[in-house]
Amino acid sequence: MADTTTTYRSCTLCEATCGLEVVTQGARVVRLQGDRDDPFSRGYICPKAYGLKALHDDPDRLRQPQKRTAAGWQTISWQEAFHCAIEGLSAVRSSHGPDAVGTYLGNPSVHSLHALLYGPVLQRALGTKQRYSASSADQLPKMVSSAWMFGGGLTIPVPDIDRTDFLMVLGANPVVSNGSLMTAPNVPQRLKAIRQRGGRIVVFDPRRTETAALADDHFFIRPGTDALLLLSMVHVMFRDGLVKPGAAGPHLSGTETVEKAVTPFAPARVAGACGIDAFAIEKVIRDFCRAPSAVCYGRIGTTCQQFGTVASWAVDVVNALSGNLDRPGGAMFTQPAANRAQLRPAGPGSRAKFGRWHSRVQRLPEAFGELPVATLSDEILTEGPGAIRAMVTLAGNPVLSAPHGSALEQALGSLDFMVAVDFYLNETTRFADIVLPPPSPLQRDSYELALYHFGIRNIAKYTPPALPRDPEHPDEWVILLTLAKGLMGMGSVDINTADAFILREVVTQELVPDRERWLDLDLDEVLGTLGDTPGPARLLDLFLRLGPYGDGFGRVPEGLTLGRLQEHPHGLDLGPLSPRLPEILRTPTGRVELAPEAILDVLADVERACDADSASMVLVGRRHLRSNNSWMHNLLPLVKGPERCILLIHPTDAHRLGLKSGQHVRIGSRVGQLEAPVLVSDEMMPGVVSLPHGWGHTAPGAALQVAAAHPGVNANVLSDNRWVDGITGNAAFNGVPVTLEPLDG
Ligand SMILES: Nc1nc2c(c(=O)[nH]1)N[C@H]1C(S)=C(S)[C@@H](COP(=O)(O)OP(=O)(O)OC[C@H]3O[C@@H](n4cnc5c(=O)[nH]c(N)nc54)[C@H](O)[C@@H]3O)O[C@H]1N2
Ligand SMILES: Nc1nc2c(c(=O)[nH]1)N[C@H]1C(S)=C(S)[C@@H](COP(=O)(O)OP(=O)(O)OC[C@H]3O[C@@H](n4cnc5c(=O)[nH]c(N)nc54)[C@H](O)[C@@H]3O)O[C@H]1N2
Ligand code: SF4
Ligand SMILES: [Mo]
Repeated sequence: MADTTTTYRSCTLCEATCGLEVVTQGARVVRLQGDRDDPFSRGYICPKAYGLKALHDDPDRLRQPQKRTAAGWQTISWQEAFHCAIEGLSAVRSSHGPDAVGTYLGNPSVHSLHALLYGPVLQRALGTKQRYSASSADQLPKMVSSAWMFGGGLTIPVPDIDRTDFLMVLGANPVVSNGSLMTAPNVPQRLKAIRQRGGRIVVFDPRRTETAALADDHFFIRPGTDALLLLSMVHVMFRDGLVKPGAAGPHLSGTETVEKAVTPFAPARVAGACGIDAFAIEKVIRDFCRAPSAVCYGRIGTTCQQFGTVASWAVDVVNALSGNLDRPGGAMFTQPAANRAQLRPAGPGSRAKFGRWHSRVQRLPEAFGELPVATLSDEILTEGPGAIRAMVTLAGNPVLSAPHGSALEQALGSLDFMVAVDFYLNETTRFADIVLPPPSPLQRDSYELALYHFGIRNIAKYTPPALPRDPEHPDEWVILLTLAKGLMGMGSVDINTADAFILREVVTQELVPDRERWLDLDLDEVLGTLGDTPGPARLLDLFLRLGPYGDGFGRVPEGLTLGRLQEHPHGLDLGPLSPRLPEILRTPTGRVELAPEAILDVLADVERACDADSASMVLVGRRHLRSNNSWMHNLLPLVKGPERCILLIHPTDAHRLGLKSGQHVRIGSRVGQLEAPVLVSDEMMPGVVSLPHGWGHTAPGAALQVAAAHPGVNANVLSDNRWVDGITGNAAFNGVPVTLEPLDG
């Protein structure tokens, strides 16, 4: 084909980071397929990848800033948009103080190198404590338990699925989600390989999922009882002499405390609450402990529930006490090429950033500088000093993704001012006064700075944009930095100077005196070497050079730089995971803390759950391969086909309620109600119903033509904003008590 260009990229639509081969002609994508030379994904892609082309071509994707006016949305110039956004936010800030402006960073900001590096710059410029993100609707409990155990919110062990002999999965469906806190392209094949090499897979999930279909055993588990199950497994390990921590042993602290703490949790005590036979629990954990290597892995089902932090902790206790922490085939720590957190040593100053302040209304704790999104609507709707009067959202759609969506709609509608950095006018951004659309993902350079922390191999891949940007259309980082500098009163400073200022600040931070390596590096040498080209790539170069494979600015002649990484357009495989204890630990004691006090403090509550009433029907979530949270429903290749926003219910429950497949049901919770069609299926556990989130595209004022034709309902109208993880306040989307009432027809 004439005049075509081929670019090799990573798909930025989920955590698997599959390699793509993108063939373009001018400003158009002509072909998109899996990159067979990507050392990590080897040509694999899922159907969502085609969404990148559809997204780029989507006529509803905003290319120019929008302003809300009495006569509707008006397209305005970038200059006017920045001016209005900065003026509006500054006005709220000067009348009501910095905490009157809230921020919300959504999930796709993690996949954008630009948003990941410059979103925090904007947050700092606002100087607000009212910071929120999708983290507290997702993995926050795991970050907090990991910070307490290992000393860092990103120091989360990942399952070494390519080498394990036994994979125990709780509350994750990686065959559909393609893995989370586990970056691994082609999970289905990797799971099949476990059994092909004689290993075993056991899944605990209230739904017999696509992942369960590939497993040796699947057990239904009553939502919210994973902590009970895991604590009973630890109980059996101590009782039966199965505790053998192996090489990690000398680095563990608190083993005896854990032994005492699990005394009440005999399998017979938890069995009723979990809905799992006590003998089955004993057999699974005995087999797990006897396997040559084994790993327990939990995701959304274990974090987005009432005991999210306890369950997240217990997963790692099982791994550590069975000798599977930090060994091949077990739970291991990735060594990412660009890793800011690990430049600093362990020691007394390194306490987890948790609970340093609390939210105003519900008194929920801050974690890593953020408050839980479950309470965002309270903080807007409850008037008084410190109330939020303006919002900035970046790559987020909390109306569909956060708990109690209708309260959030009301809250966002009541704001004095709102700015959204987003390329869709959707259920959330329709409340904005100014919408600033970034270019499409194919038009920006990319490096998965966050996700490479969770690779099941050590991987690095940088790619330039596949498509040119309209010169008038600012890059995402430029949008964020322009807002930030305006808010800092530096509006007249040009963007390159502002970026040089940011760079100097970051380099100064990175070269803190207590760093462990590159002791003779100084600021001028580093700044001089990094050069004058502004933007995210320059910061990435800094992190790569200071990182574990880095060239240390010439001190390791063969070491990694961004330039050297670019010599590998398909990506660079830096090898399988290798043991990293104790150097990875950043706890005050320098050891793995198996018994954090804050966890021990709530075990009495956990034990009470053994006696909880399980008469109520409860709701859990579900994901679909052709969807991603709320935002890919405007892409025809992904939404066509049968309706997906359907409530799954077990035949026994359906019979009791007089429900048949295809019939509609009214679902009610403490905070809301909605109607959805039903599918009767024995893939559900009795007493549990499943509805996907991210639907409900009926909002007036949203401009999503395709999505509006496949609207579904917003499951988070039912999610209770008081039903949260007891430690972190993370949204507990799963296990929400609901009532069901059949409707005619
Ligand atoms: N195709 C697709 N891929 C995605 C996404 C998507 O929307 N679509 N979203 C991406 C995002 S943001 C994330 S965070 C990941 C999530 O990745 P996963 O966690 O793997 O995805 P889920 O499908 O939410 O899996 C959660 C499972 O937990 C079960 N469950 C619910 N409650 C409980 C419980 O109390 N205990 C147990 N043991 N199980 C329970 C549910 O039935 C469900 O099968 O996926 C990512 N990938
Ligand atoms: N009931 C229930 N609710 C859930 C979950 C669940 O399992 N059950 N899962 C939760 C989880 S794990 C997550 S991560 C959250 C997700 O929650 P959010 O991150 O709030 O929601 P998304 O649907 O991912 O919305 C992403 C937004 O980003 C925009 N966007 C996409 N790409 C870009 C980009 O490159 N730049 C910018 N600036 N904008 C972009 C999209 O247009 C969209 O508006 O949902 C949570 N909500
Ligand atoms: S699994 Fe699909 S959506 Fe995820 S990175 Fe790979 S191609 Fe993209
Ligand atoms: Mo997520």
